[in-house]
Parts: sequence; C-alpha cells; structure tokens
Amino acid sequence: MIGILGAGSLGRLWGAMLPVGRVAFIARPGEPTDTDLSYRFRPFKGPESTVRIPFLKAGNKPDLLLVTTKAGDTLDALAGVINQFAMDTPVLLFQNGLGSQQAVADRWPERPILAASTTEGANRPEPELLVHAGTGDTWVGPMTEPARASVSKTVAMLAATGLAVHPEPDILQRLWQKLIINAGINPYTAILNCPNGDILSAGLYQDTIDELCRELSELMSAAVQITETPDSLRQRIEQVAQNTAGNTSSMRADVLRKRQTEIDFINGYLAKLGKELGIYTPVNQMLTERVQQLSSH
Ligand code: NAD
Ligand code: KPL
Repeated sequence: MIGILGAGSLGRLWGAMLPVGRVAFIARPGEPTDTDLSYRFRPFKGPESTVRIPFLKAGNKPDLLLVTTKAGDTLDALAGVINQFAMDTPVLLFQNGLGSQQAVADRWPERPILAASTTEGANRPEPELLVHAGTGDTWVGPMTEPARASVSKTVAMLAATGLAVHPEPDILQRLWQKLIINAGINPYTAILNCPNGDILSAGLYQDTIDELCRELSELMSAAVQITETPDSLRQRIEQVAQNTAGNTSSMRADVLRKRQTEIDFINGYLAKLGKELGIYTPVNQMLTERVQQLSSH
C-alpha cells in the first residue's frame, strides 16, 4: 500500500496511475477517513475515467509515503502525521525548488527520506477533474543516509504506474538543474502575467537575465560543485521557455488563483543561500520581493 499526503494535482496523478487497491490518501489529522475521494481522470492518452481512492485507515501500514503538498506546507503537513508510520517507511518528497527537502531531512535524519524530481505535469482545470497534461521522467534519490537502501524499492513501486521512473544517486544535483529553469522562468511569468514564451521579449527579462544567470552559475558552483557558464544556463532557460511557450507556469497559476507561490523555495532560496555563501544575488532578491508582493505572503 502506498500513502499519498496532499490530494492536489500531483498527488491525484500518482493516485490515478498506481494500481487500484494499492493506494490511499492520507487525511489531515482529525479529518474523517470513511468517504473515498472520487474524481475524473483525463490521462495523457486515452479515454477519461472516474477514479475512486480511499483514505488510509488507522492501523494501515503503508510501504511508502508520497508527499505531494506544496513546498511551504510540507514540513507542517508531515509533522502532523509522520508519527503514525513505522521508522523504516520511505518518505518521498515531490516538491519543486529547494529548501523544503533539506528541512524535512534535517528534522528526521533517522528516517528514509527521499526526494523526487519529476517532469510529469498535472493540473485541475475544475476541482473534480485531474488532467495529466504532460508526461516525462521522474528521478528518485536519497536525502538521508537510511534512504540509500530504499531507492530501488521505491522506484519499483512507482514504476507500477507505467511512468518512467529512475534511480538518481545525486538527487540534489538534479533538483538544482530544475531549480535553475524554474528560477529563470517562473518569477518573470508571474510578474509579467504572461505565458512562458512571452518573457523572452520583455524588457524586465532582457535587462536582468544575464545578471541572474551569473548569480545562478556562482551559486550552483559553490553549493553543488557543478560548473556551467552563465551563457549556457541562459540557453537552457530559453530553450525550455520556447518549448513550453504557451504554458502558464505553476507560479503564474498560483498568483492568478490567489494562492501562495513557491517563490521562497526558488529565487528566495537562492537569495538566502547567496547571503550564507557571500555571493551577491540582487536579481534573485528583486524577483523574490516582486513575486511576494503579488501573492499572499
Ligand atoms: P496542489 O496545490 O495542487 O496540491 C497540494 C495539495 O496538498 C492540496 O490539495 C492541499 O490541500 C494539500 N495539503 C496542504 N497541506 C496539507 C496537509 N497538512 N495535509 C494534507 N494535505 C495537505 O499542488 P501540486 O500542483 O500538486 O504540487 C505539489 C508539489 O509538487 C509542489 O511542490 C509542486 O511544485 C510539485 N510539482 C507539481 C507538478 C505538477 O504537475 N502539478 C509537477 C512537478 C512538481
Ligand atoms: O516547471 C515549470 C513550472 O511551471 O513550474 C516550467 C518548466 C516553467 C514549465 O511551466
């Protein structure tokens, strides 16, 4: 049995794709668990269906916990439920950005805490409809020492979905690669209120992207010893912005829905890291403040 904490877009995607009868959502403390969660599922290919998933009942012992809350909710959400699970239950974190994964690993270093980086895409255009909007790859790797022994078992359990799931011994490095892309696209789309591709011709982007990439290159080199020139980072950011030109980024979507964004775990994380490492990060700081002003901080 796999337990999922966070019945939003990504949690419902894994819920719908995992084998029936082997998955359950985890209720918030004190919330009822007697009614199943039911929603329509529109797969990437094929016909729509209705999915019905139970809540984990007291006494159920999951073999794996997927955590699909937003980065800012993750530590509190886990703290509310983790004591009901055995110490050797693997906990797999799906959050974008960085900072929340380290916070969970630091809080429970004796537990098998893993992190995933995924390019699967899911959204809910209506509350009762889950759309698998884009398919990609999911990498899974250890955040704590006890997690090293759980990676292959976790990958095998998730591979039962038919999605592409791979082990990644250096998951931090992979999370950094995604962080670079999110840091170079998401805040601009939120501030400019535009689809991903439109940032490329905007003055704000053109005036700041080279300095941002200088900051990203120095931070990545100091934090995880990956050397990549600012020009190369800019090319990668622009390639993704072009490939996803018509998309609304997750940060723009959060601002439009008046929900808290993940800026503190993307450019905010980078600005804070810059202060700790003595690296000057004015563009990350400016983007963080401007997005914070747009959302409910
Ligand atoms: P979402 O807002 O749709 O879902 C989060 C869910 O967590 C919500 O339903 C919320 O009610 C629930 N939640 C919050 N606190 C909780 C608690 N204490 N107990 C139980 N549930 C709680 O967000 P999402 O799009 O599913 O994204 C989740 C994470 O996955 C984010 O960090 C996001 O960046 C990352 N991610 C999402 C996608 C995607 O395609 N949606 C892709 C890659 C990564
Ligand atoms: O991951 C994304 C996001 O929106 O969070 C990008 C790559 C920017 C695609 O929209």
